[in-house]
Amino acid sequence: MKKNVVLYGNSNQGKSTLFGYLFVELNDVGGVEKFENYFKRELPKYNPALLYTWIANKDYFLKKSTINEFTGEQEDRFVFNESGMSVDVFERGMPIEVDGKREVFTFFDTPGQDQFHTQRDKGLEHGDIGVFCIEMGEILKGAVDENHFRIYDIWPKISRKKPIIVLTKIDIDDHTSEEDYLRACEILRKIGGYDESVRIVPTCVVAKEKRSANVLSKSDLTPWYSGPTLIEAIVEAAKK
Ligand SMILES: Nc1nc2c(ncn2[C@@H]2O[C@H](COP(=O)(O)OP(=O)(O)OP(=O)(O)O)[C@@H](O)[C@H]2O)c(=O)[nH]1
Ligand SMILES: [Mg+2]
Repeated sequence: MKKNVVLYGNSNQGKSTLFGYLFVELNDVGGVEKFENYFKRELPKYNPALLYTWIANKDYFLKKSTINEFTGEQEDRFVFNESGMSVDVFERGMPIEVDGKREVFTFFDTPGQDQFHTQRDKGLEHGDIGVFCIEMGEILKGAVDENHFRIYDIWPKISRKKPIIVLTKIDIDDHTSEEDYLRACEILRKIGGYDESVRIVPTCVVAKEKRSANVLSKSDLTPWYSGPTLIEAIVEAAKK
């Protein structure tokens, strides 16, 4: 069974949020509150929107050059990456139930920013299952440009397979209707030439409220949606 799952896409599309959320929900980590309390204690400015992003990037510290105020010399310090922008690949085991059996999948969260393309490519090469993340509102606004599709293409070119597409942030501007979903699928299909076999999953992970839609279970937000949850789509791809 294929069990390496790579999350990829442009910057700020919600990859790390999704990754952090899955990590907390699927692993026995003692609940999200533990992380919340840690960040509230350790960081001067706690940002609830970045809770899952910070969890995803928790072990990554950025090297920052500062001037030592006593010696006047320049020195490097490692600081917590508060902005949440991913700068490297992050890897975690995630147990998922497949036909009543616990299987550990390895998820890779890749950076969306082009300046970290070397790290992104490293993650993409690991993936047997690609999960392309793209924000629903950006598609509907017509903000999907060549850059999205250039990044989209990287994994199909490496793997010769099509990824699962995750439409993220459907809670923003309430893009939860079937009309919006079908319109987004239509635009994606026109631009990307996807066939009907490509799973397109409408999701959100609302960090402030610690809830999600269509990630681990179906959501009341989209009662019309009859396709798989993200986890079901991943299990389906793993069996192919
Ligand atoms: N309302 C809402 N906000 C979201 C959702 N998913 C992500 N966000 C927010 O979007 C911002 C960026 O999310 P990230 O998960 O860090 O984005 P990313 O794709 O990992 O970005 P890079 O690491 O730069 O590639 C954060 O402020 C998140 O809280 C969602 O489903 N709903
Ligand atoms: Mg990220």
